[in-house]
Amino acid sequence: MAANQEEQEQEQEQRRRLLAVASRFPLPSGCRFSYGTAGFRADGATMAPAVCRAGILAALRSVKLAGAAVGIVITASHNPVSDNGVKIADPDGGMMAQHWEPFADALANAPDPDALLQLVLQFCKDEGIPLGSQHTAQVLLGRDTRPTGAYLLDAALQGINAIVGACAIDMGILTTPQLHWMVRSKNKGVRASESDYFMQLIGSFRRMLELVPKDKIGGEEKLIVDGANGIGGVKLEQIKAELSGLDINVRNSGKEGEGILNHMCGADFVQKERVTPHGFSSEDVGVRCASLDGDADRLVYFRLPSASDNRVDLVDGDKILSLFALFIREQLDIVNNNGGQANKSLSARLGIVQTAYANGASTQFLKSLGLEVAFTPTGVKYLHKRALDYDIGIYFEANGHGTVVFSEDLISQLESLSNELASQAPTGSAQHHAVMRLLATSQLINQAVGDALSGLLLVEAILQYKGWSFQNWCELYCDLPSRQLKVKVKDRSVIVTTDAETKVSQPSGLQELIDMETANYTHGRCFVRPSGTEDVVRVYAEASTQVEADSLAKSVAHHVERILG
Ligand code: 16G
Ligand code: MG
Repeated sequence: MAANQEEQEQEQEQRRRLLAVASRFPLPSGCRFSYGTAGFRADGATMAPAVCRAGILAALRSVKLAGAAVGIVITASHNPVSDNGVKIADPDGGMMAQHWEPFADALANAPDPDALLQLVLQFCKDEGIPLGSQHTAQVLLGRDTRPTGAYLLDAALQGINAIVGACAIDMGILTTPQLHWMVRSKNKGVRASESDYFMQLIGSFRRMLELVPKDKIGGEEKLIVDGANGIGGVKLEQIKAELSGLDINVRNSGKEGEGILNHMCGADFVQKERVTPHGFSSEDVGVRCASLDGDADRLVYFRLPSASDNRVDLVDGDKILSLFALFIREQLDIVNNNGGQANKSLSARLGIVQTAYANGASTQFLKSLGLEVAFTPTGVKYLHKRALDYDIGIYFEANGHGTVVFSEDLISQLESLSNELASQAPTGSAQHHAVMRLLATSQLINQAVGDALSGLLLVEAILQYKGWSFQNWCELYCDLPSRQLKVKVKDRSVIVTTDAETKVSQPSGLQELIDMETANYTHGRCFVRPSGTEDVVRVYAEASTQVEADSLAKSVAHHVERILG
């Protein structure tokens, strides 16, 4: 067959497949999807058309990127069990590039098969994506434990297979960060299976513990983990026996009958409500506890201070970030201040990235360490991108999503320094140990995306290294009282923000009212932003007392209601 004819036939086949798949998953009338902060989200039972189209999108993204592996995660994270969602991971393991989001929206909302076909053809033409000819694409898929997961996985597979030459690989039921890690590893050409992920976590955690100074050994080993009845608890159960030096007890582990996914438990519940999650009792008073969200990409810590009420002492993402920053800063100082041997020093730019939700006390603490703190709008895609500007970038949202990213250049500097130091003093100097701790940290932490399991192990290793109790950690700084409210509005897009969401630029006059209210309080700080995931406007306020924070939030919420309601 002539090459030309073959090409034409493949093109026909491509059109036929797209039309066929679009007619198998018609868009119900009145349904509108938007690729928000965390992909498409809706009631799981209504998601199949959007998930199928996300499959098409992911396959096209892989074709565009010369066949590099792309990921699809089917999860609605910390949301109720009946919800579901889908998001796409780019080849580096991060979120899909933002400039594809408008196409994602258009594709998800294409009203009929013809419209969908035309949209794809036009987009491919504009982006220079070769359709129907010689190309490859691969998409790795993962899903959480939701009951709609299997059915939506099938919709995603059908979407991927509608692109000629695309290959889908189902990686099974996973935490969100596991799938992101696999995509990243696969494209780096290193081993990328689930057991490789576990081996890396367990191995680097062990190395961290081996580097704990002898006089610090013997701290609080007992840890209770609230698994939100999701996938994180299941995975932790699988590996906990291999985590020597830690005694982990998993609650809300997702086992049959233990409870409902994210219901009265999990990181989102604990961080927002600040009360004891389901499954904990007065016997747990005083013990160090951690809480994951339903897909294990958020982590917070807490402790039950007393049996008389259900309030908890919370350690949120900001305090996890502060612990990481303190530790990494300390190791860099040890490396660089070692007797002034300039030829062996590291030039590493360490930077912190937060959002406006970060408690003001945490920002002040970080700045008091002399660290550079940058701010971005809410959403992992913004924080992660900004963190990549540094040799070591640490980012966290207060809600517990965050990680540490290391530049390739710094990793190779650390590796050669480690080799050099090893040849000089085989038993290991303080400087060499610090270098090894930084290298082990870069292995232990998931550099693709925030990962509750790897974050938890890094926290545990650092607490042991410092010989710190939960109490020592809590006392790093004292959170300013804060309050979050949400206001239901007709159209949240009327609010436009600038300066990393700290200021409102539209509607005009609103920022002046916020400033006026804020000026009434000492240490007052307040901002409003449209949610990226719900039809609401969020209000955040901070002040020196809880009563004041509540009152500031309330008065600003009233203004928002009045102007937009
Ligand atoms: C999503 C984001 C999270 C953000 C939250 C804000 C990811 C993976 N997740 O859960 O980072 O904090 O949305 O929700 O990006 P909001 O816009 O409704 O306040
Ligand atoms: Mg999550």
